[in-house]
Amino acid sequence: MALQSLNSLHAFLPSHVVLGSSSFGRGLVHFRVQRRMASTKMSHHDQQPITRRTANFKPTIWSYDSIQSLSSEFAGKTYAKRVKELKEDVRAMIVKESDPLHQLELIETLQRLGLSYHFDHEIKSILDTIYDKRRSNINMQKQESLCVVALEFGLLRQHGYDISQEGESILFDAINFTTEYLKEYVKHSKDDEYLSTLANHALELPLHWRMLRLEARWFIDVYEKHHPDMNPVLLELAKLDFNVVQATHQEDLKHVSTWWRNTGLGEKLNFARDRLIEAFFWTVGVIYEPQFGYCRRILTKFGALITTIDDVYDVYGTLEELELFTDAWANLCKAYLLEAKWYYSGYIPTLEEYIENAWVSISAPVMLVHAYFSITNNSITKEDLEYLEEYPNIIRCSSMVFRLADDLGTSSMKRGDVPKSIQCYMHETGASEEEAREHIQGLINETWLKMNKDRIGNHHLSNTFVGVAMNAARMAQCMYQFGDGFGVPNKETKHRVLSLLINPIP
Ligand code: 0FV
Ligand code: MN
Ligand code: MN
Ligand code: MN
Ligand code: MN
Repeated sequence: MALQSLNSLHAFLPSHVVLGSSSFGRGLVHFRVQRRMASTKMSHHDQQPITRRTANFKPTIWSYDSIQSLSSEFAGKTYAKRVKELKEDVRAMIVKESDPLHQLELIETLQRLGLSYHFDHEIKSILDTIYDKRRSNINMQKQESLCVVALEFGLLRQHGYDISQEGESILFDAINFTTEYLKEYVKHSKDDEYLSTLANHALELPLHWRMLRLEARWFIDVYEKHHPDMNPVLLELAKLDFNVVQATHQEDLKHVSTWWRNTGLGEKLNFARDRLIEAFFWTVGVIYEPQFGYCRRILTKFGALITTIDDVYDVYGTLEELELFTDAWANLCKAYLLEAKWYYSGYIPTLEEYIENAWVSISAPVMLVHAYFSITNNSITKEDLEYLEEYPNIIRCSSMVFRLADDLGTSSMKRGDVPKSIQCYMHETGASEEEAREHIQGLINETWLKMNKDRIGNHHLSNTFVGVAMNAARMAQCMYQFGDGFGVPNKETKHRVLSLLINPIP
């Protein structure tokens, strides 16, 4: 029965879940979930049979018991001493390196191995020095290798330094030039395994768009097998640290899996996706550093609940039920409801009209606000809150990439979904599906450039939070890289979850 399903979902919402924050509502923080459901009004409808749509979501492929039985030899303090020793060795390597190119390459390698978060302080001090040097133009007359300049530029940009005064057009040329060059390279040079592997990988998806942990897991293998000057100390630390971090993630995963089981929603609501593990995998993409377990746990709970509510709106509920549900809830639901109304009235909005609502209905703004409050080393200030309430570009852009990547990956045809950006664009312009997809991909590219620009010199929000927002965009592209990797339990996601969360590196 509809009412019972909605009620059981409602009853299990933890009180810290804040469903507010959309362009429809004003405040971010002062929504409270009101624990009421209109029951009398709905009950007489229960007498009449209601034909419901179904999305045919498959059950979860992960069993509760197998998650609870995860136990890693890398948990606890067993390896702490070895990690500490190796970290000191690497720290010394970074500081003592006197050749600028080698120092930059070392930083890049540490980033790619997923280790740089241990050396934030050292890396920042090196980049600060380079930045000051560039600003004061010392050494600029000296001949510098393109390698050094490119590495400096890339690293400074990644870390949010404002270093280009020429706008972004020169970067467009650089993208085109390097893409063509790399394509030629992989076609003709078969002799350098290491470089061809990296080139192929970069052509598949730019490094800057990739999910960090998955990238680290991939790169550790490549580094071990193919790097011509592989450093055994770096490799040992990378493997060990990956496994230790994974053990932390497993503890988080067990915690949220117990919580999810206690809600009973996975079993009770057969129409909705039961995707706790995938939601957790998602949050690891958003924030992976071991100290942010609290944030991961909150975001996973948020993700699992939001997924369920999304399915209530998109598939299960009748319009009347949804109106009632929206009344009892908060503002994200208003964005959901508008989509449902469009669906029921057969209205297909223009792309612009759709996007205006859809960057909210993807739930990313609410997710990012939850992240903001659960990053425990964030100092929460009044100024920040006011700034957040305005939906800064970093949140808008991240949500936009999330929405558009989701639309590319979740086919509305198969699911009986509401019309999404692709259908709106096709309807509005008469374009073919392929052209529409290209157009949407173009919008994603543009949005990334805006986000990169906004990230530079953004001093309002902590680096951790900015990282979370950018990772949310990366994670959406990761999840939908091969279709709907979230809703459909496909091979890629299964493989990724196994290699990231379940199996340690041998
Ligand atoms: C996407 O589903 C989905 F599941 C979302 C946005 C829930 C959030 C999940 C996490 C952050 C883990 P779907 O494609 O059905 O979403 P739309 O908005 O297109 O209905
Ligand atoms: Mn307010
Ligand atoms: Mn949906
Ligand atoms: Mn939806
Ligand atoms: Mn979708």
